[in-house]
Amino acid sequence: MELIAIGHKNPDTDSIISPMIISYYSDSLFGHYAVAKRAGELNNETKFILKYLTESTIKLPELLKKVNKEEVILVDTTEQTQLIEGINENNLFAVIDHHNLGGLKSSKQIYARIEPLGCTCTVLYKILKEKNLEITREVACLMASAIISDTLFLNSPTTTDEDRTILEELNKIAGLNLKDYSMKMFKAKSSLEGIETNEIIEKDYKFFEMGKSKVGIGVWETVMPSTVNEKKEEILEALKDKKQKDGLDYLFFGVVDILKKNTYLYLVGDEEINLAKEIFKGNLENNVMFAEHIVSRKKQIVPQLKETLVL
Ligand SMILES: [Mn+2]
Repeated sequence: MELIAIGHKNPDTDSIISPMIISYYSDSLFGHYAVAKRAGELNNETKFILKYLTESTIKLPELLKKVNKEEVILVDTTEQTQLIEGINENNLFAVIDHHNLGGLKSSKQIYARIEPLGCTCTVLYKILKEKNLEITREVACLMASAIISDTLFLNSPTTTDEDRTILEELNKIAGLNLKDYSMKMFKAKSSLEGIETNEIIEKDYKFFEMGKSKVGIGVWETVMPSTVNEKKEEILEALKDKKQKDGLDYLFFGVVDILKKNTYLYLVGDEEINLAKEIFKGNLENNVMFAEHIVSRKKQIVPQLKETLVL
């Protein structure tokens, strides 16, 4: 049996690091070796992390566009719309996640572990502890990085007490200066170097089916929102194109200010404006709404949109 571990498309740090950790411990966890794969290109934050932890002995995930005969350990999502082609009820082997349960089915018995925590790596840490597996410094650094990334260094409302405790536990092994390191991560994530306008929208983009509506939501988490907001006209143009090209009913794009904990929500048409006025009630200026205290797509945008769109 060929086993792979993979996360969602437009992978964030958690969707890259979780498959790496699973691969590293796969024999102990599943009795089979699992190869780590990735469902897209690395973002600048993940690149920084992997470069920073140079003496890495843990293999980088290879790009995979389609699953053929492999069995799949799926992490960080259970939404069919966020998977690469070929993952289906017949090849699902295990799921480890921290999102809502999406629409996936399985024809066989599977291992499934989904917890309402801030990061897949927090769930993975608990699994490794339960199995008494040794956590090396390298593993600790990687998992700590994923938790910092997903929880915006414990600042996102998705953060739980377990995330806090486990990040602290991990850092006893990792020995990072967390404040300094997380700022470096966020600066890397904010960098627009080598990033085209359409990538700003699509680097961290998720597609959902909400009732009868096709909804796309991209976010750009940054410590320098002005560098993105000054490209406003270009971005709105690109959003208009994407909405039409992908046949979306709604397309949202949020520039998330990690430090001030606000979101600039780009609203491309009247449909988005009306919905955003109803839900987020922020100040609107030329198609951009300032949404105070909103930083999490998972907790503060997706459920609220679903509530309105799924009747
Ligand atoms: Mn995650």
